[in-house]
Amino acid sequence: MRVLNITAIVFCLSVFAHAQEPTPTVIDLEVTEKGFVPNKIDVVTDKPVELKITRKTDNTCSTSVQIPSLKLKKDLPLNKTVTIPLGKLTKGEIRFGCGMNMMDSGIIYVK
Ligand SMILES: [Cu+2]
Repeated sequence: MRVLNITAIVFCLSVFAHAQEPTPTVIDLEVTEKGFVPNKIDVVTDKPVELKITRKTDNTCSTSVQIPSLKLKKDLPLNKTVTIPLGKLTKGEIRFGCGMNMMDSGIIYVK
């Protein structure tokens, strides 16, 4: 009986913990000859954000992406979707760009 109770408690806690985890806002991005598409992104503060970036061209300097304010840099292999979880973001503007640090490439507006 005691074992059953503990199992029930663990089960309830795991369900509770899972319920607390909000589903992330997934943003699909492509790197084309025009750069990051889209390059302006709106998200909210109370949900974690996940970027999914696919580089579609070799004719770009964005063979990697960087987000200096989050101390983040990832390679973007051709035609492969790279998932970058950013967690919950604080209110403001987050700039991202190519690996060469051309930081006008894109902005995430966190509201
Ligand atoms: Cu560049």
